[in-house]
Amino acid sequence: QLPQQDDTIHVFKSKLPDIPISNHVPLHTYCFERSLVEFPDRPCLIVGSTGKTYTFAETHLISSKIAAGLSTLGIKKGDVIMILLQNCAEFVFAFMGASIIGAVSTTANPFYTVPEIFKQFNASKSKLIITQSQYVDKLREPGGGQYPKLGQDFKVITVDDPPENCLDFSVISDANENEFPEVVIDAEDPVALPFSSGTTGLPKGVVLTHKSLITSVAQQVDGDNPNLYLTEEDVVLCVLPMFHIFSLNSVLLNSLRVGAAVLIMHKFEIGALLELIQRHRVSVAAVVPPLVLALAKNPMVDKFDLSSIRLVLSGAAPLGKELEEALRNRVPQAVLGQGYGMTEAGPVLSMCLGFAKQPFPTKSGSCGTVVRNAELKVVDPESGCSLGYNQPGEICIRGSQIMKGYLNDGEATANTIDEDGWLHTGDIGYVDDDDEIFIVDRVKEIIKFKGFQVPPAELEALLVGHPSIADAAVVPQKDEVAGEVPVAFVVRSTNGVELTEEAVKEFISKQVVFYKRLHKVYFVHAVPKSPSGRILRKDLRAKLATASPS
Ligand code: 4UV
Repeated sequence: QLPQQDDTIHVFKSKLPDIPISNHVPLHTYCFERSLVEFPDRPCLIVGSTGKTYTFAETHLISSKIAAGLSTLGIKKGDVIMILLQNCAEFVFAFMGASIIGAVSTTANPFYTVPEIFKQFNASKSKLIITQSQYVDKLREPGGGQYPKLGQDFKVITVDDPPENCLDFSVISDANENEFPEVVIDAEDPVALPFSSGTTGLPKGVVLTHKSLITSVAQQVDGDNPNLYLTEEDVVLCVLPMFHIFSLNSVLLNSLRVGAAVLIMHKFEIGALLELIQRHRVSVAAVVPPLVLALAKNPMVDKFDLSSIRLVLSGAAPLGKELEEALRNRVPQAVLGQGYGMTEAGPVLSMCLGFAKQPFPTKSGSCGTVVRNAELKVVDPESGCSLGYNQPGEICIRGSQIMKGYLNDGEATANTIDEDGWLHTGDIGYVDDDDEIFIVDRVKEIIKFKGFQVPPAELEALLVGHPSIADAAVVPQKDEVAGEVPVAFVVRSTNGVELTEEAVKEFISKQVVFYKRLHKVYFVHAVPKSPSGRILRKDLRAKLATASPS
């Protein structure tokens, strides 16, 4: 007789009550709803490098012009544009402009290599690319005709001086803001298409709808007692890349909604960062653990006035207690806490309740409490049974904020969102007696280098494409600065060519963005696999913990 299954579901909810969320309107309407009426002339975007400021009214106006300009260029509702930019004001105008005409933005890292860019470009069926002139060479018929042709198959707009065959940003930003087609946008229409590898495999397009992003923003900043209390007085640091969902959602969209100013830094440099925090009296900083490390340890920090910071939100990777304490010494006046997000989850699953308007006490090391208007459960990865307080298992989330699904990939969608609407994160964690979530492990493949996604499957596919490699597996190794780094276990093929670690590393680094580079290669006789052929990653991770992994 089989043991009795306990199918009671323990659903964890926020300590904050559910609220009405106006997620039937388009994202741009929701984001500018209050600011255009209540504080049109307050600063919305501040460009760190130049000090140039755009008010909410200006930001909305330019976005509307972009909407008109994009439609003149033939972009219609449902079409995808690729935003391939470092942080800049034009990123915001392009994203919002696309939203206004019902188009979709796929955001990509401008440091990507040619194949990485075109994989996303092709999968998303982008119609045009908005970028900077310095990246255009990567888009110009590389690889002997295997990629679409610039100017012929797609248009490129640059936010600075356009190289040959590219259009100047003014082509869209000078358009007449009244001349865009009236489109009917359904709440379920997509608006953003970031790419993520999720729990397994290669990067996939994550379809985020107007409804999902509005719900996520509202779960954070709306309601009488918002979970993340931001106001129009705040200056929010935007140094994390907007092409990643953390910055796009929790910095940009949240700030637009509440009327806070976004201080845009196009790249991280500690001196400039500290100087800008001091000059613009930054009050809210969204960070990743390596940035916390810099703020906690860099001696330059002592020379600057950081007293304006009242809130530090860390996310995208685990933040250790020690590091949190070290930062506390540097910004003793600030509330420190974490948000836990996943692109597919829309993205925020949980947020520190110490950030609420009426804050709750919180513990360091916790990733916050599940956001309101959502349900969270923890399941035993083996049996699928729902677990109660203090029992670690796979974290699952349900609510209107989660993705609609992966783009053109029903199978991957079905493997991530089950029939009952629960999104399975691949993260292992537990909920403690105070409803705080602690992440303790990951059952999914993904490696996180400074919060950036490194999909092992992508590196493994490249590795086995090498003539002298018979098999390969890539797993994370702990690293003090980056959190995790990718390392490879490689089986040499018997073609007689002597393959060195350096050669393997170089082979990969030529093909991928810097954070996907291999930090170590171990040569082995076989990659451990299950009878069904799955790489036993846990065994390899365990091997790494020993003195001689190969
Ligand atoms: O898909 P992704 O790259 O997405 C993110 C999104 C993070 C956040 C964090 C706070 C926000 O407010 C927000 O808007 C977005 O990282 O990677 C998802 C995986 O990253 C790990 C976890 O394994 C996710 O499934 N991760 C994210 N946040 C944390 C984390 C965290 N606070 N602690 C530990 N792991």
